[in-house]
Amino acid sequence: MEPNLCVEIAGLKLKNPVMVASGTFGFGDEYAPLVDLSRLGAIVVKSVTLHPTAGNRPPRVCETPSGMLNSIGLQNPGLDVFLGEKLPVIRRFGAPVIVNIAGKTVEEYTELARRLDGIPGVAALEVNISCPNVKEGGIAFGADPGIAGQVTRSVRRATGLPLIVKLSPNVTDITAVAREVEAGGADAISLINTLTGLAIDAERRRPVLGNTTGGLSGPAIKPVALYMVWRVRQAVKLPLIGMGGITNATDAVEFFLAGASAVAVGMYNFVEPAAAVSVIEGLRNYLIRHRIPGVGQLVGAMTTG
Ligand code: RRO
Repeated sequence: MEPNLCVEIAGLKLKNPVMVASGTFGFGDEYAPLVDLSRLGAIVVKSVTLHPTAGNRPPRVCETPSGMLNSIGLQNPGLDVFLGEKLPVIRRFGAPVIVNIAGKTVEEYTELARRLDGIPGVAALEVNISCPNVKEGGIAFGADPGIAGQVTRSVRRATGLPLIVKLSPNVTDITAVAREVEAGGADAISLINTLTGLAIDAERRRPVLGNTTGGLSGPAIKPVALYMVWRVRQAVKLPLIGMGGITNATDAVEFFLAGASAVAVGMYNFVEPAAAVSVIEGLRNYLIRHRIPGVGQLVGAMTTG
């Protein structure tokens, strides 16, 4: 029997629960020659800010023995170019487009949400309150539960689009942030963004990255991400989109078992551009092999004790 891969997240019907994570897939165009983008559950685009953003000093990425560090610093062409040049291309690929937004102030987030509301081809918003690499905005909103709730509430008032808020792992209690985001009117929560880290070049006695610190991603962070999905699952009712170190279908299944209703492939897109498609195929095989009728039956199905 063909298993059911469809999921509904935040009122958004997806043909399968596997997305590509923001920042690891640009605006889709570079991947189009390499991957059948119409297979993806959704594409989450690189964070868009109100104005063009140049990003941080290079080097912006480096490999460590246990993951990738990035400090891109929100580089993107700004909302006008996104709407005029990027969205018309990416919406033609046949996967729902989720627009990740980032601002320096609550007003900027709100303005972005207002201007994206009702734009054809925008399926949902993902509010990035978790960028670890910029001084203003980003994590400053995601580290304080009250401010996270305030941003969510303000964006909620500005848009009828499905609203996903992306949380940071760089906090003491992620459940406190999740609860405020839920109270603020979000429709779903995505987690986790990258974990702040530092790579040092011992010979030069300098940081490797131009911005000194960066966000760690890749398989090293998967146990942290699974733990946080599992914790947040118990704290809120909202559907969760789980990510952090997913490279294959087994990783994805683990996120469903921890309580995610959908997943995203992040850093591994850089290693294998078609990784998300392999995850979709492997997930289908897993459901067939275990005689599970649909992915929904896996969500939160880990048993303990
Ligand atoms: O652009 C970045 O440096 C960046 C962002 Br906005 C984010 O949300 N997470 C990350 O690891 N890098």
